[in-house]
Amino acid sequence: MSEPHPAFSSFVQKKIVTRRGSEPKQDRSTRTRRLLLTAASELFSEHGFRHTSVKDVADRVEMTKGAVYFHYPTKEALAVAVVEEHYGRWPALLEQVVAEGYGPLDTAAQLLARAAMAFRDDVVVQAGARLQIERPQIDAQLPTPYVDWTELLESLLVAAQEGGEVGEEVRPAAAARSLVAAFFGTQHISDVLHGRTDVVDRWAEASDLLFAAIRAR
Ligand code: LUB
Repeated sequence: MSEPHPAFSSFVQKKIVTRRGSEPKQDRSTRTRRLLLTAASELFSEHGFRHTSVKDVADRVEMTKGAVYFHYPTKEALAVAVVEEHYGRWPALLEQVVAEGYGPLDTAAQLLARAAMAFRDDVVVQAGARLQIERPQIDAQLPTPYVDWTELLESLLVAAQEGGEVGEEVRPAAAARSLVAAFFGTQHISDVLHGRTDVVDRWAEASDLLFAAIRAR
């Protein structure tokens, strides 16, 4: 397996360490929190932040509101936790793709292709995306959207360009921003028109075009 580029591996370490470092020990309260996050994700994804109440979440898991408040003191805290869990999906995906030994350019393409599957299948990813759209309604400090993906993709494209995989005329930062914008738009349009049922195919169309323009000829 080819070793990841140093710039890239530090990112992987940072993200993986962050993920593992913040990993709570598996116990009853952790299992309850995961149950609550899934229920909240289902409701936020379907009804949005404003039309979801803590009571709705409590009812869905057959707990009292008080029990929910013990873990998440406000609805905003639930929303923050869901959005953080959304972003928490990506370091594991990165680790998985890196373990398969792709070069940096194919790593970028594989990451986004598998992220499209997560947007299709994973209610936490779907809920996080909706909550980020609804940021103005949520009185809490949500993670800044898009920046981590842009940073990761730029570092991969820099490594790929150093390895001759990306055209010299390509500016990695600009290409990374274009990939993120295209992915965001693709998953959003697929969601609005088709409930993301076709997001994988729609992303494959955009990805083919963009990576053909980025890849060295
Ligand atoms: C990604 C969304 C939806 C960016 O990173 C993010 O914040 C994203 C939610 O805000 O798409 C494209 C990879």
